[in-house]
Amino acid sequence: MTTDKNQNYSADSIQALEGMEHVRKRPSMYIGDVGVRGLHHLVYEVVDNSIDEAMAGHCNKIDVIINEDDSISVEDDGRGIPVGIHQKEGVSALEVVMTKIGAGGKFDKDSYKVSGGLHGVGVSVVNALSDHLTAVVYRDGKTWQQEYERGKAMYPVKETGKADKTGTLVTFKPDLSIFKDVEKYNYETLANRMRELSFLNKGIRVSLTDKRKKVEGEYVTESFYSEHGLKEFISFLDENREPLIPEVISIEGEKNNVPVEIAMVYNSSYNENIHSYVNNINTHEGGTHLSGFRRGLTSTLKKYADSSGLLDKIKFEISGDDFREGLTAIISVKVAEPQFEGQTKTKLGNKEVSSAVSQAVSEMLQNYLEEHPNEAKIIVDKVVLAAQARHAARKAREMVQRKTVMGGGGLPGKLSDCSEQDPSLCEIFLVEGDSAGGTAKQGRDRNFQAILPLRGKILNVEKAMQHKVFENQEIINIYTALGVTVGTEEDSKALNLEKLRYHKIVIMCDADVDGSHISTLILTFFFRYMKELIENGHIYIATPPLYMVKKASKKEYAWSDEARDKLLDDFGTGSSVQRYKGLGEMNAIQLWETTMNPESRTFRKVTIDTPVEADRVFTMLMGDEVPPRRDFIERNATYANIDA
Ligand code: 0RA
Repeated sequence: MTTDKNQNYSADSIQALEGMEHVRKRPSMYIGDVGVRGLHHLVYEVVDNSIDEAMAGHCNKIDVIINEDDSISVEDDGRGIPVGIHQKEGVSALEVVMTKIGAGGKFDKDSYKVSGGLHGVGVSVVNALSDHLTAVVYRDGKTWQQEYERGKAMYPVKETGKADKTGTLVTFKPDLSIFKDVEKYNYETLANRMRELSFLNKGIRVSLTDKRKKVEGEYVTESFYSEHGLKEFISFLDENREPLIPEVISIEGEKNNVPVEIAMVYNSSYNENIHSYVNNINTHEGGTHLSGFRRGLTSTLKKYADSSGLLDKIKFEISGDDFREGLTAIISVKVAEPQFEGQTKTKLGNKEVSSAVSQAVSEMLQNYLEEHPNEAKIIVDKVVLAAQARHAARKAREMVQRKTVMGGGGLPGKLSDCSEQDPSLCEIFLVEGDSAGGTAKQGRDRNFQAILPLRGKILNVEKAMQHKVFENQEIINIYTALGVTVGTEEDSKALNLEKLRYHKIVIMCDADVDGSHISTLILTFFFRYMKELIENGHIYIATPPLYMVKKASKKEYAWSDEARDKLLDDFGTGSSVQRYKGLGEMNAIQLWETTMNPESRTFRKVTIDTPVEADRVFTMLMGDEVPPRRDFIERNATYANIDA
């Protein structure tokens, strides 16, 4: 290195260092959090770069490896990150990409960088948050390498040998002084994301291998490849549902410079199941692309149905909801400069995208309907049926609306309310059965804890038409007690959360198979009808203990068989065990101590980390198909792994 370059190097490296230091000081600003999500996010970030290279048409294979030491390797067969000296920065381009915050691949503006969003902060962020990172580049017949410690280059890029391929290999070990409470990668979580990426980017082979353990002498490995992209994604999502039309409808095109890809199908269920993506990021709060889709769908189907005479006998308005009953759809758009809004920054704000998507849907769906009159008739018939059912159910809906507090109907008789008025301090326990409800009522702190007993098994909403749901007394009680009104005619699931009366809604059921079935039924209801409550972090699951171990006046509770055995050991001879088969076997004081007292209880907050998986799990657990459910239950002894 010449003196000249050296000076240049140091001036820039100081700036670079400041950026990298900032990432280490405020990691959450860059990757969301420093928990399990953030840890996995590092992998997505690195993989995103390879996906970008694939989207630019230069790469078709990405291999992800969880190494024995929980470091991660990502290798692609792209062009390889350039290693030549970067004009402006005076060091190799590789070093710029790896050590400059926000450098990304920006030096190749035209073809590069469409992916990203919440991701897309750049691989330098991963480098800053890694104990150690090695970048290897195969390019121009040579192998190049550079290593970094906590984001600092250990030496300039060096040539280490020949190469008979091109590509980039990044291996990083997360810095556990930053990711304090998590140390392990979850194979399933990574596999779900890799599968999703392969559906969203057809033609790319993405493999995942776990080298931490062998099963029957082999590493666990999966290879994800989708030839037909979103069409196959839909089939995967609807595996446990019955399609109404033989083929998935697919829409692909570009409008006003926005690439739009949509796949959709109608099934015999009563649920709307739409997932949307921007630059490969799941936008679970929706946004302009979703509203554009809905608008395009409604207007096109309406126009077709009107002009085809299929609606001649219908005397009432058809609402937006009706067009989406039993619809499973995926919308994927690419936006050059996405604006993300909302609580979790997963809501697309770009106004121009709405009309782009709506136009794309209108044009292509209209063509489809004209070319497929049989399918068109099936779809319109389904919509009409949905509309009829909804009209029959209007009374039921209005009753729910009237009965909600703000409608003036009063609270349900079974609710034991709390005295606190500030919803942010209030909790409501949804309790299985009247007798446990009674115990909870005695055990609670009535200042801020309300109790709503639910009778037996609540309705399985996965299999029920909407009006049945709105007619169900237990469900009416939940709406009424929570104070949320049912949405509008146009969108029955748009809740009015300002009126929410409790910010913690706690499902409290027996710690046995029946109890977890009931919890799952209640969760299914929240997932399908009040998803916003889950998304905003209002839903919790209480965890009552399984055992009490006693000796003389000493008593301790145990939440697992291992903990029970340890207590028995600790207490020694003369100790005894009481097994709690249900909440009903605890007295009020015990229930308070173990399950309700904020000082000592453990709640599990319900989150939807992967909306796609959550949907599949609920269709499977609550749907008609028995074999996949048995399979799932066998793999997950308790339902605890669903999403809590
Ligand atoms: C910009 C330019 C070029 C390659 C890349 C970025 C690139 C980045 C990553 C990150 C992971 N894998 C990657 N592969 C490629 C190459 C420009 C050229 O060769 O002309």
